[in-house]
Order: sequence, then C-alpha cells, then structure tokens
Amino acid sequence: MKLLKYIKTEKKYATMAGKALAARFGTSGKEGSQLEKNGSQSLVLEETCAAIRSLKIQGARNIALAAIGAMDLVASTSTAGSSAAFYGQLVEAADALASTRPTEPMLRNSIRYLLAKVEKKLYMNVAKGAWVARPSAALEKQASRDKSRALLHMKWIDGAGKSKSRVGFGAKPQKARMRKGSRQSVSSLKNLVKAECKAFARNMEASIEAISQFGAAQVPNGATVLVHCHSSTVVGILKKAFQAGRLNAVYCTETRPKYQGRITARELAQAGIDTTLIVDSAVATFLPKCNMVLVGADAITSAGDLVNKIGTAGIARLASMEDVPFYSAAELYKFEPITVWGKSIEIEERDIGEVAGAQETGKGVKIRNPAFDITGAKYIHAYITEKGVVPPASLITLALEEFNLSGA
Ligand code: RUB
Repeated sequence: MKLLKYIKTEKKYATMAGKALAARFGTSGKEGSQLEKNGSQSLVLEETCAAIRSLKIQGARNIALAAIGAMDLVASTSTAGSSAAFYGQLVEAADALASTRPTEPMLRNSIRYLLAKVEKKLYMNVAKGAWVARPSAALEKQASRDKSRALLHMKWIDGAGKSKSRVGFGAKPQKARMRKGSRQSVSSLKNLVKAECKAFARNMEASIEAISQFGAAQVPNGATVLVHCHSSTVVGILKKAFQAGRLNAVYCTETRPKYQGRITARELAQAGIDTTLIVDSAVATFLPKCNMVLVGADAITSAGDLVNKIGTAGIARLASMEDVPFYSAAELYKFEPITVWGKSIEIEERDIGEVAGAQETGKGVKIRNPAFDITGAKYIHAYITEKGVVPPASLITLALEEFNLSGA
C-alpha cells in the first residue's frame, strides 16, 4: 500500500493525510496493494486525482500532501530511460494533479516547489526563458531564483511574450538546455524527488506545530469558538488550546452541501472537546455566545482577502457586526502569487447534484454551487501563520519574503 505507506512514514502528518487517504483507499489496503504490485504511474495518478476531485481527500493541506505523495510514487515507479523522459513524466503528473481543484494554490505551490528542484538539477539556463506569470523583466529576474520560480503561477512565455501553454503545467522551459557535465541519472533524480518529498512533509509538520502554538495563544481563556468547514489547521489549534486549558466549547457549522463540519465535530469530540454541531443558518443565533471565529484558508490574495469554504464571508460579516474577532489559520503556501500581478483567483463551482437533484426541486429550478467565497480583509482580525499572527495588510510582506518575490 505504497501511497498510504508514504504518508505514514511521516508520523504526525499521517493523522490528517493518512486518514484522508485511508478514506479513499480503505484500511484493508486493497487498492493500495494493487498499486504496490503493478507500481502503475497512471493508477497512482488516477486514484489520487479522483480522490481529490471527489473530496475523499479534502482541505488544502491534505490535498497538497496527497499530491506530493503521488508525485513521489510517480517518480519512484518511473521506468523512464532518460532524465528528460523522467522530467516529462513528472510534469505530466504535476499537470494532472494541479488541475484537480482550481481554488487550491497550496496544491500548485507545493508541486511547483518540487518540480523546480528537479529543474534546477537538470537544466542550466532555466532562468532565461523561465516559467513566469507574465512577461516582464522584473519577473524574469525573479524567476532565476529557484524558489520564486517554483512558486509562481507557471505559464510558458516565449520571447515575444506569447503564452505557449495553458496556465498550470504542461510544457518544459523550451529554451532551457540540459546540463551537460552533470549527466543526471534517473536514479539520482528519483533520490532527489524522494528526499524533497520527505523534506516537504517535515516542513509541513513543523508549520502546523508552529501555527497550533501561535493560534492556541490567541484563544482567550475559557473561550467558546465558532468554526466553519473542516480545516486540519484549525483542528490543530483547537486541540492545543484545549490541552492548555483555554478552550471551553466549540460550535461547528454543518457546512452544506458536503457537510465537512461533521468531520470537524467528530475530531474535536474525539479529543474530548465540548462540541456542538449547528446548521449553517443557525450562525446568527450562536455567534453572540462565541468569543472568536476561527476558520482555515484555501487561498489568500495580495490584498489580504481570504478565499475559504462557501459561507465563510457571511460568517465574517456577522462576526464583525457582533464584535467577535474573526481569525483565519493558514500556512504561507496558501498565498496565491498570481494575485500580486492583479490576477484573480478562480472560484470553483462544483456539481449541482451536491445541492439537490431534479427529483427534489421539480423542473425549472436553477442551481448554483460555488465551493468558496471571498472574505474581505477588513473583516479579518488576523491570519495565524507559521511565521506568526499578522493582520491581513501584513500578510503580503511575509508571503513575498517566503516566495522570494520582494523585488517583483
Ligand atoms: C476545505 C476548506 C478548508 C481549507 C483549509 O474545503 O475550505 O477550510 O481547505 O483546510 P474542501 P486546511 O472540503 O472543499 O476541500 O487547514 O486543512 O488546509
């Protein structure tokens, strides 16, 4: 059961991603052992993409972890005969994974980071003809730095400034020349990918620990907290606050249409926390009893706005009216670099069948099902990140430093 085994090698992070993957692959490991037997890249990819698309794996962190796990498996089971072919397979896998959930920059940022490590080994001049968000001298300069190139919204721009590939992955830097002297073997690249995937998992573990510490300190003594959807980051904070004796109770919204709030409620109750599940429309009733609202994040823009599960924006506005501070807990990988250049984040619209079937509504009823909404920075008291607790206006500074984009 390779995919699960991969996730489980990193013990603590196994609890979230492992559970999410176990939900998909089953604890019996039936499908997993099939993966191990034939080591098929396409099966690994297909299963992981399907699990992410269908929300069997949900939440930005879990999605990114599963994608990195899949990239590692694709690399380790590769039968590519040359390093260029190996790189091509990775790009193909990256492309498939990155397109599963459009509103998840952490997914794309994580995969880009990994790909950039491989590119750096393979190509000597990726900086000229680099992956850039749009053609500009400043960006080309920034793109020469490994980390920033990795974290940009990649789009191949040719010399004339024309976009050659669709947004996302799908084409290697066309002007990049393979390093001559280094003769990277496929096996050395496989080792590199394995090491980088492990490092990624370790970093994620360190950031969730830091966020949990920072976040728990924000929970007032004896607090009642309202949460929305399921965020592994939020659960981490609440468990830490409970252990520190600061948390009194939590209200969890159901989070229609997919009821991810039930996952949160189950996890918190299992940890011994006084947990109450409420329907989404009961927020106005229970919010005045709360001392803080705490949600996760799917994406954060350069203006400090938050993209999170549908319903978040309404809760934030009510919280502002009730003077209840509203916090979002997020790793800096949730930052969407394209917003630095004025591009907007695509809000995913999911299957309308998640809301209601024709037999329930009768004929002639239109249904819309946006999965996320945007909460304006003015409603957000602070972001709780691995680098500290900051107001929305300061998040951009941390993100630009993290992504090496300060001069952009
Ligand atoms: C989940 C959601 C979560 C964020 C943060 O939406 O909106 O709040 O992804 O989660 P979905 P985490 O269920 O549609 O994926 O803190 O675990 O990254």
